[in-house]
Amino acid sequence: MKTNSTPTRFIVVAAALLLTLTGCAGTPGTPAPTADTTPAGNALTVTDAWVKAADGGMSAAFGLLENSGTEDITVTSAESPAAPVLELHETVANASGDTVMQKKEDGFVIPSGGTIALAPGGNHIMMMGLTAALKAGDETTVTLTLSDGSSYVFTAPVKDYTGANETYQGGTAK
Ligand SMILES: [Cu+2]
Repeated sequence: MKTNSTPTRFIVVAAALLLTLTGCAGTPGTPAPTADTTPAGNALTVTDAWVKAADGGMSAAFGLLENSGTEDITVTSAESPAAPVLELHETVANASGDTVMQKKEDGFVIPSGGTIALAPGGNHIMMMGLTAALKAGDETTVTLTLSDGSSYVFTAPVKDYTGANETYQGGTAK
Protein backbone atom coordinates (compact mmCIF):
# COMPACT_ATOMS: atom_id res chain seq x y z
CA MET A 1 0.00 0.00 0.00
CA LYS A 2 2.57 2.44 1.15
CA THR A 3 4.84 1.97 -1.85
CA ASN A 4 1.96 2.59 -4.21
CA SER A 5 0.35 5.69 -2.76
CA THR A 6 3.33 8.00 -2.93
CA PRO A 7 3.96 7.82 -6.68
CA THR A 8 0.22 8.08 -7.36
CA ARG A 9 -0.09 11.25 -5.33
CA PHE A 10 2.90 12.65 -7.12
CA ILE A 11 1.36 11.97 -10.53
CA VAL A 12 -1.90 13.67 -9.52
CA VAL A 13 -0.08 16.77 -8.34
CA ALA A 14 2.00 16.85 -11.50
CA ALA A 15 -1.10 16.51 -13.67
CA ALA A 16 -2.83 19.33 -11.80
CA LEU A 17 0.20 21.54 -12.25
CA LEU A 18 0.31 20.77 -15.98
CA LEU A 19 -3.39 21.65 -16.30
CA THR A 20 -2.78 24.94 -14.53
CA LEU A 21 0.05 25.81 -16.87
CA THR A 22 -1.91 24.83 -19.96
CA GLY A 23 -4.94 26.78 -18.79
CA CYS A 24 -2.76 29.79 -18.18
CA ALA A 25 -1.20 29.72 -21.63
CA GLY A 26 -4.59 29.34 -23.28
CA THR A 27 -6.15 32.28 -21.47
CA PRO A 28 -6.57 35.28 -23.71
CA GLY A 29 -4.76 38.13 -22.04
CA THR A 30 -2.73 41.19 -22.73
CA PRO A 31 0.10 40.57 -25.20
CA ALA A 32 3.64 41.18 -24.11
CA PRO A 33 4.45 44.90 -24.19
CA THR A 34 6.35 46.03 -27.29
CA ALA A 35 7.57 49.35 -25.91
CA ASP A 36 10.10 50.65 -28.42
CA THR A 37 8.56 49.44 -31.67
CA THR A 38 6.27 52.34 -32.51
CA PRO A 39 5.22 52.08 -36.17
CA ALA A 40 6.79 54.82 -38.27
CA GLY A 41 3.31 55.70 -39.50
CA ASN A 42 2.48 56.95 -36.00
CA ALA A 43 5.34 59.46 -36.06
CA LEU A 44 4.55 60.84 -39.54
CA THR A 45 2.33 63.80 -40.32
CA VAL A 46 1.56 65.22 -43.76
CA THR A 47 0.29 68.80 -43.92
CA ASP A 48 -0.53 71.21 -46.76
CA ALA A 49 -1.10 68.28 -49.09
CA TRP A 50 -2.41 68.94 -52.60
CA VAL A 51 -2.56 67.35 -56.02
CA LYS A 52 -2.14 69.15 -59.33
CA ALA A 53 -5.29 69.33 -61.45
CA ALA A 54 -4.99 67.41 -64.74
CA ASP A 55 -7.36 66.19 -67.45
CA GLY A 56 -5.54 62.86 -67.69
CA GLY A 57 -2.13 61.32 -68.07
CA MET A 58 0.18 62.42 -65.28
CA SER A 59 -0.14 64.51 -62.18
CA ALA A 60 1.69 64.82 -58.89
CA ALA A 61 1.03 65.08 -55.17
CA PHE A 62 2.80 67.51 -52.85
CA GLY A 63 2.88 68.38 -49.16
CA LEU A 64 5.04 68.74 -46.09
CA LEU A 65 6.13 65.48 -44.44
CA GLU A 66 7.04 65.79 -40.77
CA ASN A 67 8.68 63.14 -38.56
CA SER A 68 8.04 63.59 -34.83
CA GLY A 69 9.70 60.27 -33.98
CA THR A 70 13.15 59.33 -32.77
CA GLU A 71 14.04 57.27 -35.86
CA ASP A 72 14.37 58.39 -39.48
CA ILE A 73 11.37 57.48 -41.63
CA THR A 74 11.74 56.27 -45.21
CA VAL A 75 8.78 56.44 -47.58
CA THR A 76 9.26 53.52 -49.96
CA SER A 77 6.14 53.70 -52.15
CA ALA A 78 2.77 55.35 -52.59
CA GLU A 79 -0.68 54.34 -53.80
CA SER A 80 -3.81 56.26 -54.70
CA PRO A 81 -7.20 55.51 -56.24
CA ALA A 82 -6.44 58.41 -58.63
CA ALA A 83 -3.84 56.47 -60.63
CA PRO A 84 -2.60 52.88 -60.97
CA VAL A 85 1.07 53.84 -60.81
CA LEU A 86 2.63 56.21 -58.30
CA GLU A 87 6.36 56.88 -58.17
CA LEU A 88 8.54 58.83 -55.78
CA HIS A 89 10.33 61.42 -57.90
CA GLU A 90 13.14 63.88 -57.42
CA THR A 91 13.99 66.77 -59.72
CA VAL A 92 17.57 67.10 -60.88
CA ALA A 93 19.63 68.81 -63.56
CA ASN A 94 20.75 66.36 -66.22
CA ALA A 95 24.08 66.33 -68.10
CA SER A 96 22.90 68.94 -70.60
CA GLY A 97 21.66 71.25 -67.84
CA ASP A 98 17.96 70.61 -68.32
CA THR A 99 15.75 70.09 -65.29
CA VAL A 100 14.38 66.59 -65.32
CA MET A 101 12.62 64.39 -62.85
CA GLN A 102 13.48 60.82 -62.09
CA LYS A 103 12.58 58.03 -59.73
CA LYS A 104 14.11 58.42 -56.28
CA GLU A 105 15.26 54.85 -55.85
CA ASP A 106 16.04 55.10 -52.14
CA GLY A 107 12.69 56.69 -51.32
CA PHE A 108 12.03 59.87 -49.36
CA VAL A 109 13.92 59.94 -46.06
CA ILE A 110 12.44 62.17 -43.37
CA PRO A 111 15.02 62.69 -40.61
CA SER A 112 14.05 62.18 -37.00
CA GLY A 113 12.49 65.41 -35.75
CA GLY A 114 12.72 66.93 -39.23
CA THR A 115 10.65 67.58 -42.34
CA ILE A 116 10.90 67.26 -46.10
CA ALA A 117 8.82 69.30 -48.50
CA LEU A 118 7.30 67.81 -51.63
CA ALA A 119 6.87 70.73 -54.02
CA PRO A 120 6.76 71.56 -57.74
CA GLY A 121 10.33 71.68 -59.00
CA GLY A 122 11.52 69.37 -56.23
CA ASN A 123 10.59 66.03 -54.73
CA HIS A 124 7.06 64.89 -55.51
CA ILE A 125 4.80 61.87 -55.73
CA MET A 126 4.23 61.22 -59.44
CA MET A 127 0.83 59.89 -60.46
CA MET A 128 0.87 58.09 -63.80
CA GLY A 129 -2.07 57.04 -65.95
CA LEU A 130 -4.80 58.94 -64.11
CA THR A 131 -7.99 56.89 -63.87
CA ALA A 132 -10.09 60.06 -64.28
CA ALA A 133 -9.60 63.79 -64.66
CA LEU A 134 -8.49 65.52 -61.47
CA LYS A 135 -10.42 68.78 -61.25
CA ALA A 136 -9.77 71.64 -58.86
CA GLY A 137 -12.04 71.20 -55.85
CA ASP A 138 -11.93 67.40 -55.98
CA GLU A 139 -9.89 65.51 -53.47
CA THR A 140 -8.11 62.20 -53.44
CA THR A 141 -6.28 60.03 -50.95
CA VAL A 142 -2.68 58.88 -51.00
CA THR A 143 -1.31 55.97 -48.97
CA LEU A 144 2.39 56.07 -48.17
CA THR A 145 4.15 52.79 -47.38
CA LEU A 146 7.08 53.14 -44.99
CA SER A 147 10.20 51.03 -44.71
CA ASP A 148 9.05 49.34 -41.48
CA GLY A 149 5.91 48.10 -43.25
CA SER A 150 3.57 50.61 -41.62
CA SER A 151 1.65 53.11 -43.70
CA TYR A 152 0.20 56.62 -43.58
CA VAL A 153 -2.88 57.82 -45.43
CA PHE A 154 -3.63 61.45 -46.22
CA THR A 155 -6.29 63.31 -48.15
CA ALA A 156 -5.20 65.90 -50.68
CA PRO A 157 -7.36 68.52 -52.39
CA VAL A 158 -6.89 69.05 -56.12
CA LYS A 159 -5.63 72.49 -57.13
CA ASP A 160 -4.93 74.25 -60.41
CA TYR A 161 -1.24 74.83 -60.91
CA THR A 162 0.82 75.83 -63.91
CA GLY A 163 4.57 75.72 -64.03
CA ALA A 164 7.37 73.39 -63.07
CA ASN A 165 6.49 71.01 -65.88
CA GLU A 166 9.76 69.15 -65.79
CA THR A 167 10.53 66.56 -68.41
CA TYR A 168 10.34 63.04 -67.21
CA GLN A 169 13.65 61.24 -67.64
CA GLY A 170 13.00 58.83 -70.48
CA GLY A 171 9.54 60.18 -71.26
CA THR A 172 7.42 63.27 -71.46
CA ALA A 173 5.36 64.63 -68.59
CA LYS A 174 2.14 65.76 -70.18
CU1 LIG B 1 7.64 63.27 -61.57
